[in-house]
Amino acid sequence: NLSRLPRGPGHADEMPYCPKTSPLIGGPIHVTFPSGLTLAQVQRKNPLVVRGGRYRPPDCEARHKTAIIIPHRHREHHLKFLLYYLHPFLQRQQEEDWDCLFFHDVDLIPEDDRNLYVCDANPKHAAIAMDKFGYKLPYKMYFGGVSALSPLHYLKMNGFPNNYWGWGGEDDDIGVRVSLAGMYISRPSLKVGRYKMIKHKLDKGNDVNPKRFNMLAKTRQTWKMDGMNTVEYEIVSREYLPLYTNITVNIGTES
Ligand code: NGS
Repeated sequence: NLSRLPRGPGHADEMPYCPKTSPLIGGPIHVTFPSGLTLAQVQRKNPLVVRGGRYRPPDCEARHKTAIIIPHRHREHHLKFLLYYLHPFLQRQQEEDWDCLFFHDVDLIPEDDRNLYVCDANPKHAAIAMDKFGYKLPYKMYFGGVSALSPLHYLKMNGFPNNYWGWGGEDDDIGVRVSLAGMYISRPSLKVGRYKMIKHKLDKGNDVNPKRFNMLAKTRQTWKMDGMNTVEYEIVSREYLPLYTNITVNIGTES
C-alpha cells in the first residue's frame, strides 16, 4: 500500500499520509494581541510541540516539511505573538521537520489559514498583502516579509548577500538574485497572502543603510562572489527551547 510509509528509523508504526488538503484548515484568522500573553501560555496551548519547537501530526505522515527561520534581535516581545499564532497555524496545515525554508519577519502574523507554508517549484513570496500597505504589493518586485525557498533554490541563487548592514535593500537584492539565477517569483493570491504587522518604532542600532541603492545597482556583478559561498559566522549558542530553537550567531561588524 503506497499510501503507507514507515515513520522513519526507530518507528515500527506505520501511518497513512495526511490528506492533500488538511481538513483542519479554516479561512481568515482574526489577529489580536492579547495583553499579558506569556510563552508559558503559548506552550500550554500547543502540547504537541516538542523541544526546539518541532511538531509532527500525531495521526498521519506529513506531506510537507518546513523550517521557519525568524531572524531577530531584541524582539522577544514580537516573537511571542508570532509563536502564539504560528504554532497552531502550522499544526492545522499538518507539517513537520523540513525540506523547505521559510524566511520570516518576526513582526508579521499570517491572517489566513489557506496561506500554506510549503515550497513551490519557484521561490515564493508569501507576504504579498500586508495591512500597512493596504493589503497589496507596495511595488512589483517586493520580496520582503515572508518568503519560501527550497534548499535547491537557495543554492542556485548563492544564498543571500552578506554586505547589507542596517535597514533596507537586502530583500530587494534577494529578489534580484532569484531572477538572475533564472527563476521566477511565485505568489499566493491577494486574498490568502495577508499579514498583520505588529506596530513598532524603528529598531535601535539598525539605521537606514545609505549605501543600499548603490549596492542594489551592482547585484548583477556581485551575486556570484558574495553570498552563501562567502558567508562567515560563529555560532555563539544553540538553545532548544520548548517552542523554538534559539541559535545565536556572531556575524561580526561592517568592514
Ligand atoms: C523598500 C526597501 C525594502 C523594504 C521595503 C518596505 O524601500 O528593503 O521598502 O519597507 N528597499 C530599499 O530601501 C532599497 S517597510 O515599509 O516594510 O519598512 O522592505
